Amino acid sequence: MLEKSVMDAPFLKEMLETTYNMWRFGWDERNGGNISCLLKEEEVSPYLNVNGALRVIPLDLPVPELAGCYFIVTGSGKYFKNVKTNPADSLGVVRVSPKGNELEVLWGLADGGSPTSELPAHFLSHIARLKQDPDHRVIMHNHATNIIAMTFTHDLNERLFTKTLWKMCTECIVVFPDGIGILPWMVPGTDAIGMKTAAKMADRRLVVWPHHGIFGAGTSIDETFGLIETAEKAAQVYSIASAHREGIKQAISDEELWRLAEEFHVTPAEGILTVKI
Ligand code: 2HA
Ligand code: ZN
Repeated sequence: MLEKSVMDAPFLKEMLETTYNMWRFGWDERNGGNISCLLKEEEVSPYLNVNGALRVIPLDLPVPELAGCYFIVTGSGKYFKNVKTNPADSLGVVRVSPKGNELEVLWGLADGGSPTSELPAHFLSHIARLKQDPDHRVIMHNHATNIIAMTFTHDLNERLFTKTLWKMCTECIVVFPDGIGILPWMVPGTDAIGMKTAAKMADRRLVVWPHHGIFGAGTSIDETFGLIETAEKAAQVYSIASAHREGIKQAISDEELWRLAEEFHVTPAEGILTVKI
């Protein structure tokens, strides 16, 4: 018999707060956005029975690399605005089966619900990030307004896009020295967009889907939220500044970005800044 209610689990509380904050920020209108967070068995087992499953969901795209991994995920079609009031309907705790071809539902996804429609992008990105960083845990997708706006007005070259954001706020190059990946426009919810997203995630933690939104990866919900928040803030500054009648008159120079990188011990992604003399 489990002594603790899953409603007291820190991983659940954090999801409730985060989905609500993302909605408040205007990043997750209607059922927009999705989150998946890797959990350790010892985080889950005090709250949920891990020796069985409520039901299993077959995976179209098997992920043997994630066999046995536990995740909390947002559900397909669920509104971030409502997660707080209806967690068992909006979220699920799942485990990837030993062969990687099924999801074992341990809690939530009530009434036959499914995990996020972007599950291929999430799972393949988790696999890509875990190869780079054993502490990786979170994939987060949303419709950050100013990032989307920028995909209409800015060149979609990822180096130029990254450089513009680095120049908008001093902290950007420190927070995402690895830069931003950009896909061509693609149909969401498919294995194809999942594979392209994960390929970009091999050497960076932010991937923009033009005219749709952004994917972020990180070691915690807080860190991943902060990463997207920083890029979104810079995109907002860009939109405000570039819409100004006078245009952008000055920005942080490449030389100043190098000085920042040096001071904060980060390595800027190659080929973006003019070569340091
Ligand atoms: O879940 O954001 O990209 C809704 C979406 C799909
Ligand atoms: Zn989306």
